[in-house]
Amino acid sequence: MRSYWREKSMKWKGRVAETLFRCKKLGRPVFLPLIDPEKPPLLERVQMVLERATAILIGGSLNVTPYDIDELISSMRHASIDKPIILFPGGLNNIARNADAILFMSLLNSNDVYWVIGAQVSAAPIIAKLGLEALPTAYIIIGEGGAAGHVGRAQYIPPEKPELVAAYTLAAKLLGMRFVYLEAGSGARRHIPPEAIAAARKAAGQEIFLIAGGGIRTPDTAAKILEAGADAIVVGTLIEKNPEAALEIAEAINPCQPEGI
Ligand code: 1GP
Repeated sequence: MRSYWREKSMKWKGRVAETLFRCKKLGRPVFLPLIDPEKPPLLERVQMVLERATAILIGGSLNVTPYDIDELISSMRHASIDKPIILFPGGLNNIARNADAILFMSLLNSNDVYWVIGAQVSAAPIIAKLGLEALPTAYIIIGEGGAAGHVGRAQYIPPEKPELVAAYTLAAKLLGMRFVYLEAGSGARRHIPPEAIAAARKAAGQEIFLIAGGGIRTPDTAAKILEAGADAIVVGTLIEKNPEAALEIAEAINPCQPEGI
């Protein structure tokens, strides 16, 4: 017999892409707070930020097991944080059954075939077995890309070359991917330049759901990124370091809610 909490956590299963695209269609910004399961924050410190989320991303690369992630998700459900939970995997160790969906990512500008298709081949049967909704995502690291750039062996894309970002985004679209995540790297000094986002949007048209993350620390930056054409912003480090500042961003952008608007 399923427990109450298990039932509750089933609510978003199979409906996550639909929820995000509905926000896009309404022209409402999507806010995706990112929680690293290696150092989960005290939920009461971040609860107000998470309550404003459209959906919550969970992921990290080091020192994480699926059990840590499942436990974190259960504690969120117990704290009545009732949002779709999307895995943002730093590796195979991030595939956990209590999530609703997973960014099924290919790091398009990696020099290592493992991050382009190898990890995905290993992950696919597990994702199918757990019944996670896969969100087909092109992950594109721009600039240094922090730890993700290093681990993913990203071929450097200069931030001041929007035409390269546009070409990668168009390739993702032609390959049939529905999501494109432009990543500056966790804690990046420079966020993705609005020019690069605008170029990606122009290349992709409105069929692609465009996510931008890395180094977003102020409402002003968030607004510029959304105005340039991103559908969603990801905020991670700031939630850990200064949840009040993250809340200011959420309040300023007035994010789309998964139920209703
Ligand atoms: C990192 O894009 C995310 O993968 C979020 O970046 O930690 O800088 O907010 P920050």
